[in-house]
Amino acid sequence: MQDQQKTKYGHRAKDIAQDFAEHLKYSQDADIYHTTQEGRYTALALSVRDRIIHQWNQSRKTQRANGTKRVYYLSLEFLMGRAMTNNIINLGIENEVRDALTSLGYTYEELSEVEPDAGLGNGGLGRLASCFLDSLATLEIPAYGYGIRYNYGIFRQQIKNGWQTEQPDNWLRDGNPWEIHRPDVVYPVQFGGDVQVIREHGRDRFKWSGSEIVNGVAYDTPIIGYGCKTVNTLRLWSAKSPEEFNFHEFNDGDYTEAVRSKISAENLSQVLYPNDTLYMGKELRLKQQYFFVACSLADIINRFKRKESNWEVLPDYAAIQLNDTHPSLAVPELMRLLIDEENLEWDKAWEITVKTMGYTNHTLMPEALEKWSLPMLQKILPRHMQIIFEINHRFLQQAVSYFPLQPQMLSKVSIIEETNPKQVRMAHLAIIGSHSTNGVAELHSQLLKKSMFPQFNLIFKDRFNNKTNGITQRRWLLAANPKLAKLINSAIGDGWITDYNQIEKLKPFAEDKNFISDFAAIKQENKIRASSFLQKDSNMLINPNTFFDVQVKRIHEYKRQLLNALNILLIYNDLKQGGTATKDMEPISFLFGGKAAPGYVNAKLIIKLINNIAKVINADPATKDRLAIHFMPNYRVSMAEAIIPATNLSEQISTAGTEASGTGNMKFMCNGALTIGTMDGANIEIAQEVGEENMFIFGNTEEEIQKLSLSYDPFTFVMADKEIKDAIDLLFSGYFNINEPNIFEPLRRSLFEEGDRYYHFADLRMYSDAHRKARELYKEDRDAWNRIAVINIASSGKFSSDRTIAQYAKEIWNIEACPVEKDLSEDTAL
Ligand code: HBZ
Repeated sequence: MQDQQKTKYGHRAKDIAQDFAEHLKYSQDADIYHTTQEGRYTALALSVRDRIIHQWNQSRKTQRANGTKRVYYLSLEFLMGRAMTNNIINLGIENEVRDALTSLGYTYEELSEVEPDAGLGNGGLGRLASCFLDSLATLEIPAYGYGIRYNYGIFRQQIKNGWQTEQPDNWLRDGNPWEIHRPDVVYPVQFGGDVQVIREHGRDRFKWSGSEIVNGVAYDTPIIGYGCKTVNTLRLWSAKSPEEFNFHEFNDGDYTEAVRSKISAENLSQVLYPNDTLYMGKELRLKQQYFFVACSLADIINRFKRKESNWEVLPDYAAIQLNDTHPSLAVPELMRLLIDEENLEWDKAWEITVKTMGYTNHTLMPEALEKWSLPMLQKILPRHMQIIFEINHRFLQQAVSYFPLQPQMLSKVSIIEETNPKQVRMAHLAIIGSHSTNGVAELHSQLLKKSMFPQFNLIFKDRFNNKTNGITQRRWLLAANPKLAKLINSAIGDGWITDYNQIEKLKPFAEDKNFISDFAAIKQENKIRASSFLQKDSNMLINPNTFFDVQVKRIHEYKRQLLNALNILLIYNDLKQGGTATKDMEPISFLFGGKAAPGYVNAKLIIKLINNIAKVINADPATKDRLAIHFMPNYRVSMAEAIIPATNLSEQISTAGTEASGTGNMKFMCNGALTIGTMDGANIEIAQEVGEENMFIFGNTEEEIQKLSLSYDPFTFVMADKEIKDAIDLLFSGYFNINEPNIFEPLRRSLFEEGDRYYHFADLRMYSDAHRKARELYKEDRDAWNRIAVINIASSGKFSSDRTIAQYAKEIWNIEACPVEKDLSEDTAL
């Protein structure tokens, strides 16, 4: 399908320089009075985008002509970060862009730093969706990401007097050069109203008339694969009032009411909900979910209908993956479309729906499970509620035979929870309505079957499967750590960029003195780069000549930032007392980063605690040279790209059985950090790949935690260990909060009066010993440390999202690549 049409965009530096200058002039109307970094960044981004458009078009054409199946990844979150560097690398024009900018007197770095992060996600789940898009495009799998174009992404975190404060993230303020507004792609979405039953041709037909309509308008962002062959689409929906004003009200003279209802409709896509683990049954959130599901399904069906009229083949054209239960209304929505709009019989519609849908679960935390209040769902989506009742009714009839004489089992699997008010369990709906339910790491997938959904595992044994998470090596190694990438290329070639298994070829270089010393030098340079990033970003002073111990992730009690803090107190006390654990200790910087959900009191208090400890310890002349603690404000994708390549020790210390997978662990690994971690989530698989001897594993396993849970008493552990007791006494003595009496009371209560739900004290001694081992190895045998670091990189092959996506494609989606011919007239600087 080669398209011979040539376009005007060459890839030589001089072509790029010329286009950049033209965009500055014609898109920005820049002159000596109107010249800003933002304008220059936008001109460069547009010049890059121009070079993507043709292949984007080409990809759509090829995929359409081939009539291939497409993947639809439905996700309320896409944590994309910046696009420019990534796109330039995937286009293969980095050198040319650099030269072009140099010839005009600008630097690539200064312009790429202008780009705001697209922070349309909370954490791992949103970032995973973004890594998946990169892999799908690189593997040339026809795919659309569908989500919401939030006007405000995850809040900007500021630290004031040690406390987290939240600022709005107005990421679209200066415009977004990467997106294409498609006002022609627009769907009306209904809410509320009622359902009429009409008898027609001996059959009941249901007609839902909503009382409110909101339009969803598409904004498309190109997702370019490495080498820019396939360019897929991230399609985000923005809510738009169907009319400029409600003319009825306007004419009645109620101008303000007319404006209010317009604003209320457009509120839908205003802001991302910042909760990552706590489910909150907010009506606006439910509306967001339905809004994006309805637009996405209408779009999918639209595309299908252009091609086909036989609904039975829908599953041959579309695989819809639900990123957690957030889009699980897709199940009743597809049923509604097939039955009410397309006149299919229930059984047929159901078969098609189940074959089309797949569901990914991301959590074992019961408090994260979505359960909508039935009356609310009924009010906002009356027709969907009817359909859910019917799905449930038919499912329970089927389930009875699995639980003869055990009616209580039926209430366990029912979609409806018989509380007051009744609740609709979205995970049950997702499992029942899709042909695949997967967890995101081996242990997590096992626990889904064993502990979370054992009855469903009995009924739908073949539906449960595992897809261990991965990350894209292109953003997290090639783009984030260019020096290391270059060193790797010089050793094993660049095949790893698209075939990450090849990273294994690095193994012998762990024994190569020159390679090791180059690796060490790069780590040092990355520390300097990270320090200057933090200095610029938050005015922080971090000594790059220290050991970087890093814990960056959302702040949550289960992730145990508190465990890290407690270990720091053990180190501090030992240093002060001249103890053996810290004798000749390498100077360490403990770096923390992460956001707390704004309503999560204990998580916010953990941030305050870290900051207070930092303030006291960093100022203590007795330890100042050897111990520093920093909380890095506003952790986000672009900060991760600076910090992860500079890290020596990666902290992955969740209570075993709580972290579904973790993906930060993989990013650190492929950048040559060693991991200190528990046997939780994907850490277990990392240990399998790299060997336990090349990690610092500690703590109770999931099974041990289960056993311990029968009799756990945190106090016993504390009383049995004098150093731990002293650390706790210090912490709650007011030493770190002299002028803020009792502020840490809630943390003390949760640890000692509420039973320490995350078993800090069952693991603290083992953690402290493992940490000491890590410090000593780094101090006493730097060569061995670096050798292990390289073994970690060389063992990270499994953790590419290319592998994950290949497994989804084969085992869940049944989809193949659709290679798009590259129009060579567009290719590099010939
Ligand atoms: O998903 C994370 C898991 O905690 C992590 O272990 C896993 O690696 C990652 C990718 O599979 N889960 C989240 O990030 N969850 C959320 O961000 C979230 C967002 C909104 C919610 C609930 C959870 O309503």
